[in-house]
Amino acid sequence: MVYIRAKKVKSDLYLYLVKSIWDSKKSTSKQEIIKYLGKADNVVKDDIPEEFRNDAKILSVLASYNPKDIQKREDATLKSKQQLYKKLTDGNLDECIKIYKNYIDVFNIPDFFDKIFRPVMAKIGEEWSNGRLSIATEHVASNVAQTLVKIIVEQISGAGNKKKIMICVPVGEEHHIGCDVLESYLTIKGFKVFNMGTSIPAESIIEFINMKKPDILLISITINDNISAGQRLVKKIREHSKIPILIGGYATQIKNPPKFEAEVVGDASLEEIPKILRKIVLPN
Ligand code: B12
Repeated sequence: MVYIRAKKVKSDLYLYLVKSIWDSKKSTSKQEIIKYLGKADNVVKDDIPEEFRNDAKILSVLASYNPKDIQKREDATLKSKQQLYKKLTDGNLDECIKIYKNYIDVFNIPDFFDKIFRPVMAKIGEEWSNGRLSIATEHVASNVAQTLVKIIVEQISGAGNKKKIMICVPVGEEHHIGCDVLESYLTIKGFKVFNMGTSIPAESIIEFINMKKPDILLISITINDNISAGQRLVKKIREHSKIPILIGGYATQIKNPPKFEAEVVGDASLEEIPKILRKIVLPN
């Protein structure tokens, strides 16, 4: 059985979609989290995985946690997604900034990235790969997206624990918008972030680790073909350093992700990432 579970942290409620599994040996049932849905006030129907999205029980429980304006919020989320898709593919940066600002006036920055920006970028990639969007339009959209994230990152300053996080990609990986989004969000959360960009050889990454002594390294891999480059990078780092390493990104968001000499994070919302990091770098 699949249902919504709420967890209270301080004064806020957080929702999870969970599955109850019967353990016949212990004659008891246990709960397995299918997906973390987010802060109760902000969860909308789209956050429920497609296969459970039309389950009347789940929807009514969702509405009960957010009865007043769930429809209004859902409409606003859908509208922001449609507008962002249009303005990115038109190459209109100013309008994209406006959409971002209007959205975060009501919602928040992590939700902008998780619920608007990422799905819109996925749609752009899908339309490009099945020929409905030209390569030129996809490039215009990616460039505007990149600048938009840069502008958001520049506006953010963080204060907090100042644990140091380094983010990099294996050589050959040109996708870095995910790294930029991680940089902006983790900065808000108080981490000091070193975002290395693309085309940095393993030797320079190792040198940087020795010099700056980050508390953890995040490696982002988007293209399947870059997985082996990622595995080689981890292997080389491991010959010189015991730094904790997390692997994530589009290429790892599959059922059986490849093995690394490091921990692989599947699909995780932005809000889940600091929790995973804290467990590793601030275990107490
Ligand atoms: C923008 C884009 C580009 C831009 C990149 C611009 C840039 N500077 O980054 C350009 C045009 C350069 C490009 C090039 C290519 N691309 Co491209 N691209 C995309 C697109 C549309 C969006 C990617 C993106 O920015 N998403 C938004 C960010 C925020 O999401 P994200 O990267 O997933 O990151 C989030 C999480 O994954 C997570 N995360 C990321 N890293 C990590 C790491 C850790 C440790 C953790 C915990 C979490 C985490 O946090 C992030 C924030 O939420 C995707 C479509 C898609 N579905 O993603 C295709 C896509 C990734 N590209 C694809 C392809 C095929 C290519 C090309 C090979 C095309 C070509 N023939 O030239 C080249 C390859 C270039 C290379 N060698 O790397 C395919 C990949 C298929 C595959 N699985 O291998 C996709 C999926 C498109 C498709 N549907 O076919 N691309």
